[in-house]
Amino acid sequence: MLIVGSPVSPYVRKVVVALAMKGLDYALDPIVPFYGTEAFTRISPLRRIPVLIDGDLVLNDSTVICEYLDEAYPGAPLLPKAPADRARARWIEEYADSRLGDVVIWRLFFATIMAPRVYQREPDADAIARVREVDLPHALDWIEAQAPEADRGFLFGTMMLPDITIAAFFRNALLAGFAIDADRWPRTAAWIGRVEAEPVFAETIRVEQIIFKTSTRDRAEALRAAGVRIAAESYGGTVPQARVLTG
Ligand SMILES: N[C@@H](CCC(=O)N[C@@H](CS)C(=O)NCC(=O)O)C(=O)O
Repeated sequence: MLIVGSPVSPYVRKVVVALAMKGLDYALDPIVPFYGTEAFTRISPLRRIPVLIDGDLVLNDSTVICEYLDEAYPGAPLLPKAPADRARARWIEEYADSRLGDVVIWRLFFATIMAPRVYQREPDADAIARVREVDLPHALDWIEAQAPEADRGFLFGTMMLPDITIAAFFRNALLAGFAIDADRWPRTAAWIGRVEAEPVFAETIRVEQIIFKTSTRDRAEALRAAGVRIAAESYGGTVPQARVLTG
């Protein structure tokens, strides 16, 4: 199995945690999507990460990939069984993918970290302030109402896809300088702390830190040295390409 995409992306992080929960072995091609080659366009028509390649199957979209893994492989379940719980789990994951995707990834992480580095585009300070002061607090108010009580571990007993997804987006918020205020959103802060402490999730933080501290050129070697199985060939190039989608 091959995963294409850097696990700094919350969508990729979600998939690598799911793979670890299923006990599946895979090679990682930790590319930044903006540097994808022509071959990347062929496996990812929207030029987005992650992509999962499992034998002849090439799959896009983290939710589709995780649902495939849950149906095709035994191991820890990624979604609860009861229809109402299952639907709620999917909605919380969808909320994170769409709303936190917009607020945390595009308007905060991409704007402050990726756009200046990749496209030499400086962040708009007013837009960033709005994310930090209005949009993220608004999202966190809703998330706080969903979060498990302080003494309950995860949303549906054991850690599953919606727990992983919410925590994955707040890693990027933290990397972009936004930490959850535990006085204002205590349940959320404690819940995300529990997710991050799970060994399968903690491993992605270890990998993320290596990626963050190394240049693109040295990255694969640093990850290999840290015991990560890196793909022999890469879908990543050296020249940034125009994005297919803008939102
Ligand atoms: N719905 C997709 C979203 C994936 C996504 O937006 N990935 C970002 C990285 S965080 C990406 O590849 N962006 C490149 C682009 O949009 O140009 C999923 O769940 O996999």
